[in-house]
Amino acid sequence: MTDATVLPDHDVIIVGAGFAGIYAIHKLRDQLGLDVQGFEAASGVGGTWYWNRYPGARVDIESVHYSYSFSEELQQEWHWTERFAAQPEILRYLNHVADRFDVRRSFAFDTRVTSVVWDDGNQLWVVTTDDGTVHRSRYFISAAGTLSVPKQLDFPGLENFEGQVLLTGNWQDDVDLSGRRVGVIGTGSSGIQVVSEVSKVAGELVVLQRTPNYATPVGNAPTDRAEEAADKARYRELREASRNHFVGVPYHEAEPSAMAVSAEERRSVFDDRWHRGGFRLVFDSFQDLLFNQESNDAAAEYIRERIRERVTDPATAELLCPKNYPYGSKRPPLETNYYEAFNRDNVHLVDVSGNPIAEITATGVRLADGTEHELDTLILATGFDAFTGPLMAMNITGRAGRPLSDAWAEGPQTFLGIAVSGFPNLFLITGPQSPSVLYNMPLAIEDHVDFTANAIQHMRAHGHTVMEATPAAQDDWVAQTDQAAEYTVVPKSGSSWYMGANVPGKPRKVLVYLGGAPAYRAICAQVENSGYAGFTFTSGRVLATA
Ligand code: NA7
Repeated sequence: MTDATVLPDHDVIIVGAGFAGIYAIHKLRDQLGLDVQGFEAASGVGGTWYWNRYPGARVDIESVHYSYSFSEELQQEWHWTERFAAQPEILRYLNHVADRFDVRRSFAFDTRVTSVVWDDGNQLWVVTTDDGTVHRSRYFISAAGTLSVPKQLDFPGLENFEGQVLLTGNWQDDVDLSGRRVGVIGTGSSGIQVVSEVSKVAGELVVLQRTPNYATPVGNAPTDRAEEAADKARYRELREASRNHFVGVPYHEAEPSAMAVSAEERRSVFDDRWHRGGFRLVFDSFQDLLFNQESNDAAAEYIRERIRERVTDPATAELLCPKNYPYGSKRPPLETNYYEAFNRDNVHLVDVSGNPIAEITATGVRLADGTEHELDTLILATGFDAFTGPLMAMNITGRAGRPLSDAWAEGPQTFLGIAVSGFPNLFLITGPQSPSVLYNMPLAIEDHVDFTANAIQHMRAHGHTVMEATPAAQDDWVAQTDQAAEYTVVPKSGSSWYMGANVPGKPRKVLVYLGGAPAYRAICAQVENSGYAGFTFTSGRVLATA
C-alpha cells in the first residue's frame, strides 16, 4: 500500500506512431477504454516508414503478410498494388489505418520524449517532453522501434563536406540526383536498395563497400488480383500459418537439411526459392541453413555463383562476393537488379575493407591510401543503433534512480524482450531479446501489444498497481536468448547489428531471440496462462487519472 499523493495524468503513455504505436493506441484506448497519450517526434504517423524515404525503400516480406491482422475489415478492404510495397504505399497504408481508427487525436506530434523517470512513491512514470512539459502515467509503453536511431556518424571531416549529405534513415525530401556525382557508404539492406535506384539516374555512382552482402532477389511484381482474392478468402488461415512459422510468414516448403539431399536436388531447391523471391532462400529452402555450417556454406556458395553470373567484370564480381561470414548471420538483404547496377559504366565499386575511409574532405572522400573520390552528394547508408538506441535516447530511469544505461551496461537484460526488472510498468514493444526483427514485424508488434493489454487488464482486474519482472525470470530469459543464439551461425558474424557489433563500443550481445516465433509465442502464452509467472505484482490503491 502506498501513500500516493500525485495522480497520473494518463493511464498510459506510448512513444512512437509507427506500426506499434498506432495499434497500441487503438487497442488500449478503444478496446480497454484507457486514457492514452502518445508522443511522436515526427510530424506524422509511420515510424520507420516515415523516416526511410530514400529511393528504393521497400518491404522485404510480401505486403499481404507484412500488414496488420487485428481487423478483418481492414485486411479485406486494403489493396496493395505491388507484391512487396514500396515505402510511399506503406506510409499511405499507415495513414489510412490512423484515420480509420482515429488514432491521430491521441498523439502529440513533433514532440520528443527526453526523459522517463519512475516515481516509486506515487507508482507512476514521469515523462518529460522536449517542450519541457511533464506528464505522468501509470504505464509506459515504448513503441519507439528497433531500427529508428541511426548509428552515430563517425567519419572525420564530415562537417567540412561542401556537397549534400543524405542519410537513408532520415531521408525526408524528394531529392533529384540526376547527373550528380554520388557516393554511397554502406551496403546493407538500405545501401543495396538505394544503389539499385540511384545508379539509374546518377552521373557517377561510387559505392564504398566495406563488407559485401548475400543479397538475393526480392521478386517484386504488380499484385495479381486473382492471387490477392484467394489470399483474402483465407486470410485467417494465412495469419495463423504466419504466426506458426519461425519468421512469421506462411512458408511451408522448407526441407529438413541441405546436407540430406543430393547436390542436384539442393541446387534445384535453391533455384526455385531464388526465383520465387522474398526470404524463401534463407527461410524456406532447408531448415538447417542457420544451424549447420555445412548447409550454410552450400547456400553461401550458391549465392556467390549467382553473383558471378550477374556481374560482367570478374574482379568486381569477386569483390561483391561475401566470403568471411555465414549467410544469414547478418540480416540478409533482398534486391532488384542490384548486381546488374555494377555492369553500368557510371557505377564504380570501391573496396574500403583494407583501405578504409580516412576522411571526408570539402569535395569528397579520401581513403587511407590517399585516393580521393570527388562527389556532389554523399549518401550514408551506415545503419542503426539497433534495439537499444531508441530506448537509451529516451533516458529511462527505473527504481532507486537507476538509469537503463547503467542496468544495461553489459548489454540488454529483459524478460521476454517486453519487461525489465527494476523498471516497473514499463512495456517494450518488440524490445531486445524478443524475436521481433526475425518475426514479421506487424505480427510481432500485435502480439506484444496484446500481451501488454492483457497484462494491464489483469492488473486492473486484480487491483494491482505495479507489475515488474523478477530478477530470476530476467536472468533466465537472458540465458535462454544467449543459448538460442549459440545454436545458430549468427554469433559468427563480425559486424552484425543482430549482435550489437555494428556500433563501436556497444556490448557484443545477441539482441534478438533466435528460438523462432512459434517457440517464443508458446512461452509468452505460458506466462499469461500461469497468471504471469516471472512477474511480481504490488497492490495499492487503484487510482483514477487526474
Ligand atoms: P546495416 O545493415 O547495418 O548496414 C550498414 C552498412 O554500412 C554496412 O554495409 C556497413 O559495413 C556500412 N558501414 C557502417 N559504418 C561504416 C564505415 N565507418 N565505413 C564503411 N562502411 C560502413 O544497415 P541498413 O540500414 O542497411 O539496414 C538496417 C536494417 O534496416 C536492415 O537490416 C533491415 O532490417 C532494415 P560493415 O558491414 O559494418 O562492414
